[in-house]
Amino acid sequence: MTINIPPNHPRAKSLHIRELLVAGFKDGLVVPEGLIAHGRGEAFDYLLGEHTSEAARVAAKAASSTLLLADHPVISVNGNVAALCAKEIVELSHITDAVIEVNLFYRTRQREIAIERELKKNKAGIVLGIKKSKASIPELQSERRRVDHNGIYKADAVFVPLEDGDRTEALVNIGKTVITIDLNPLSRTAKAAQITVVDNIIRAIPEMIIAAKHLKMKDKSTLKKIVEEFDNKSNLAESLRLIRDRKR
Ligand code: PTJ
Repeated sequence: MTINIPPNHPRAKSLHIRELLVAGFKDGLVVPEGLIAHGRGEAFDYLLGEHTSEAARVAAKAASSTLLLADHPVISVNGNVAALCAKEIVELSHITDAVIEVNLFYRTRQREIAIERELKKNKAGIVLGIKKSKASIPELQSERRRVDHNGIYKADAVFVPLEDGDRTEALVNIGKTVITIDLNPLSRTAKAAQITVVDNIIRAIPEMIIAAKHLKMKDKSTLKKIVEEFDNKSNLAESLRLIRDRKR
């Protein structure tokens, strides 16, 4: 069943995003738990006013700079990410020369293949994380611990949008620079990552693409300055202030 969302509905965009998740669920990309995770994100999006804040824009710039500066940047893709923005993830990977790796919390062979297919349909090159990986992240018990030797294992910068706190902390503990997108500025992931973009992934990835295209033409010292001046803690505090001070 496809529902007809009236374009003048005050929350039409949010309802459209929901439908992407539902379609992803029906296509075998998203797990039922992913719908719950989306509901949590949606609640924070509502509180943040459903638009990209200046704080998120600053974080997106630092995130793209980090990917461009990295020797071996990797973008980790889960079911929700594939359902919401496969095309944009692929575009970002091309601009930043980042490797794409599928990494699932609720890992099944069928989902790995469905997500790989979705990425390839959107012109992804090599997609790692599909075959059983030998490498693993110490400390982690979940299926997320399995990583590819040529992907997350050897990465210096890992972009893990919509991630769980355990893996974010574990990746930081093994010395990776971790970038995330999370609408919840209080989540463990948001706090543990070095760079957190507090925005809906639907808006945040296009923002990162714009920043990356622009920053790619700049010299390394400009990018390094952007990264050095970024302070995740105060950026998160700014998002919390936005929620607190929102009038309507
Ligand atoms: O596909 P799998 O098997 O790897 O599973 C993916 C999910 C998302 C189910 C899994 O990683 C999970 O359970 O995630 P969590 O721990 O619920 O964390 C997801 C975080 O993403 C939460 O803090 C949400 O607020 C946030 N979030 C959800 N939807 C969005 C979002 N942030 C930005 N944009 C969204 N659209």
